[in-house]
Amino acid sequence: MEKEALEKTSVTLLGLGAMGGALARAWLTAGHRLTVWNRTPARTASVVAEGGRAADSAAEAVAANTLVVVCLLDDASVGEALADADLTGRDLVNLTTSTPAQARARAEWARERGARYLDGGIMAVPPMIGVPGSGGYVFYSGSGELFERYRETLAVPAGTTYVGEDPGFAALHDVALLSAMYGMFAGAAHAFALIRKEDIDPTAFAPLLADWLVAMAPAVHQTADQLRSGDYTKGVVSNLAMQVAGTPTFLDTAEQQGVSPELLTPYFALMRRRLTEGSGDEDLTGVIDLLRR
Ligand code: FVH
Repeated sequence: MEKEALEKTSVTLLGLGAMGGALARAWLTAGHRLTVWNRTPARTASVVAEGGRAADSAAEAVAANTLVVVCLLDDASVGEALADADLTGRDLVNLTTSTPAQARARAEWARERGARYLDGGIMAVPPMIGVPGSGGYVFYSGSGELFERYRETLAVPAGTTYVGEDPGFAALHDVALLSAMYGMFAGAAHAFALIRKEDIDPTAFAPLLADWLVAMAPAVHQTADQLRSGDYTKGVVSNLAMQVAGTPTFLDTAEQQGVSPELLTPYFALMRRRLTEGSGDEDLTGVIDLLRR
């Protein structure tokens, strides 16, 4: 075991919150030497009990290994935690959720301090970490060389998907996917609200809803194809004119069920706007253009 640990990349990890704790356990289980630091020191106890080493300061943890992984609350906490650390020669992998602009600024900040930088956007919740086949993965962007060097180590907690040299791209992919998720949750919330006051068992309704969302999800491929070609009428099955004509049914049903339409109306308004521009034979893809500022 000791020999195995020596052969594997040693990791420094800053941040032992719900996600950082899960990352720590995954690397320890896989036999990596791990040095951790957390602002609240008590949180390091369980990692130490599992074979990790706790540093007294972030600077000390950074000094311990070339590979420094950061998983803190937000971008500001990364700046605070690393304020006194010497990053010269370090390979910084930042898994803290950020905006693309924050990630780009953080990459530049790291470069000015002599570190190489890789940004990560985690597409997983803590129970998915270190569980092969859980479907969890991390978007990476920034130094491709760094990604290749640590590919194996980074793949221990979750799958890896590298999305380019631009350090902001991992955050952008992360936020884009999560934004789509919130749209889906919003639609599901409206659907449950519609049935809420009826004698319909939500647990019987849920599988119908889930199957429908899964069946509709591949529509994004046609959207992508239309965006690429610029032809929003390509392969249209249910055109915009027909869909706009159907919107009163949705609004009236909400009214009849005593449900606020507030989650639907912004999208319907965009559909109507696109229709008035003369795009009735298109798919819904034109709405994307209306969103661009
Ligand atoms: N948990 C989740 O489901 C999501 C899944 C997708 C990715 N996110 C992002 O991961 C980052 C860390 O999230 P987390 O779940 O570990 O978050 P917490 O459990 O709240 O732990 C936060 C850690 O950050 C430390 N911290 C906060 N502020 C500071 C600061 N100013 N200086 C130094 N450290 C700071 C905090 O320390 P402490 O409170 O224990 O002292 C925790 O270690 C995050 O970007 C998610 O968006 C998770």
